[in-house]
Amino acid sequence: MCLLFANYKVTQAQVEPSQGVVVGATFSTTTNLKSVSTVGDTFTGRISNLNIGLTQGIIQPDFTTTDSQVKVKVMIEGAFDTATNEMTTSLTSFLPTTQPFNTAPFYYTGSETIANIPSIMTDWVLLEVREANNNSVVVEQVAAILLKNGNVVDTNSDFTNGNIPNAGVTFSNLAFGSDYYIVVRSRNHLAVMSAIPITFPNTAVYDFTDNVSQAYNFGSNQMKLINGKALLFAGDINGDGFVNTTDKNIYTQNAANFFGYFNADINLDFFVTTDDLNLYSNNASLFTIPQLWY
Ligand SMILES: [Ca+2]
Ligand SMILES: [Ca+2]
Repeated sequence: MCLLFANYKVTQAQVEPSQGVVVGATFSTTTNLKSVSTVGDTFTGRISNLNIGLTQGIIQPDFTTTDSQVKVKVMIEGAFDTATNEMTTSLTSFLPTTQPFNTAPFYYTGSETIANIPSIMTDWVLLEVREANNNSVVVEQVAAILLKNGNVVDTNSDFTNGNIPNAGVTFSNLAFGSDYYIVVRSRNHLAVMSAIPITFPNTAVYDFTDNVSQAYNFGSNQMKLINGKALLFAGDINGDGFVNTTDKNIYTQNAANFFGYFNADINLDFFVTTDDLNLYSNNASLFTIPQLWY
């Protein structure tokens, strides 16, 4: 079990991960442990991303459930700007401060919110972790922030002073050091799943933008390559996994809406216009892998 804790910098004493209670003397930490200090204290720190300098005592943390960082990078076609090779942030004035996946077809009930929309935010995405031996089984979902550079980050990330957070989203129900598939869902793009299971927390970011081969393939490419970046296909306005006339009908119902947060606004410029229809038309009849259909 100790091998799991590669990020611990133990300078004295030892780590005995079994109980979740501090049993040694007082010890000091450099970061992340929120309230651990003396004998008998319950271990309440986050297990992910630790960099602890243990100077005295013994920690016996309970690692049966731990936080794991899921590090993913992804880009969506509708917002992609070929001039910058990043995504636009035109929607920042219209993005909701609460995660938008609480409606059909997602019905995700998470309470993720963000006090202030960061200037580098493109949209919300919904991450799913799935079992390595049965990728139809969803283990956990978390709604997260998609930054213009593709980094997917937690809502509590540090955006102050122009900071651009590294990719990383905290999951609470993963077996630390185990393998899972990762799925990225967008409101109006075709969802993707990783080509292979990944060990979380992952040290190297799983970068969907590297190539279309980063997405799980079901006989056809699941992403579009533009300017060397693999992008999620635009046009699945109702998020059901297919780009088809159902989506076109939603576009038609919303055409000419503007200054708002509309799923039919496929290119994320807060107008529902023929630009969006054209994006839909380019991808009409495409669909994602069956495991991700609603
Ligand atoms: Ca659809
Ligand atoms: Ca638009």
